[in-house]
Amino acid sequence: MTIQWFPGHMTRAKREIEERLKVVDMVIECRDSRIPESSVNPLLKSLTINKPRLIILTKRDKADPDITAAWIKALSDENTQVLALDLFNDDVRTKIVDGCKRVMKPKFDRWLAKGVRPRKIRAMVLGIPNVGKSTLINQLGKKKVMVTADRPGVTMALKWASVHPELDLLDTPGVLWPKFDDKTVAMNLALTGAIKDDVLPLEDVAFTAYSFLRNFYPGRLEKRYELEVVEDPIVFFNNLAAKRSYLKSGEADLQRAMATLVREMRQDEFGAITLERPA
Ligand SMILES: Nc1nc2c(ncn2[C@@H]2O[C@H](COP(=O)(O)OP(=O)(O)O)[C@@H](O)[C@H]2O)c(=O)[nH]1
Ligand SMILES: [Mg+2]
Repeated sequence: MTIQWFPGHMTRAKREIEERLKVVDMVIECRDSRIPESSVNPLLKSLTINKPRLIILTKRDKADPDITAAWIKALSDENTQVLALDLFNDDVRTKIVDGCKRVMKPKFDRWLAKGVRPRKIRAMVLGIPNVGKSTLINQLGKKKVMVTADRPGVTMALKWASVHPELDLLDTPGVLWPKFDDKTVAMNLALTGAIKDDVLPLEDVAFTAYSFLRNFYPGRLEKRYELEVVEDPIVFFNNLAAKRSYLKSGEADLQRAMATLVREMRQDEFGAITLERPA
């Protein structure tokens, strides 16, 4: 599912998120483990600057575990906890509730010191499309109870899901647009399947995919196709077309060879890979 973003949508999305941030204690920010930098909206940082954060690196199962560990370190700070999750196979509910409690502990400790008893944590899920927000909310809310908020100062009707005795969640996530005006970001989004095939020229995507695999995972590339990993992508795609008998009017069908590599990369045929490393 691809959302078309227009300036009007952007303004509204931003305003809605600002409004809803006022009523939450903290944010649960979803990013794709394979592209932890490219899968954020640049506005998010300024919007949520003072909110404690739990960053969820989703799709842990698709990413390189060593690089994910490096990202967890790089993104953590006193205001931010980071968790990498396979949203379908990990114990999402326990891990997220525990993560939220760790994030809120300093604030709740301050309250306790003043004699104020901590209440349920109020959080909202944020992220660009396709990072797993809906999946996360579904997993968290398996036994959910909907409560409609009637809190002063809230103009929109907010629905809270009581997902745990210690956690209330706004029932719909905040969705921001990706940084698609940045070429590298757009490429990373295309390679992970977050944006549609036809947004970028196939040749650009395929060449980028090839040079990335050649640089970082040459053994996997060679093993999958039983072809020599040569420097020139054109030569490689020619060899792939020949090997697979991809022909078009008697000639090697390069387009088909390129489409094959891109599709197979998106389908995780090269195993768990991460496209971005922390600086
Ligand atoms: N393998 C894997 N796929 C995931 C994970 N989380 C989400 N997905 C898939 O990623 C796609 C986008 O997820 P969705 O929850 O709709 O993202 P949203 O647009 O942020 O709400 C769906 O096809 C999900 O099944 C995960 O942890 N692992
Ligand atoms: Mg969704």
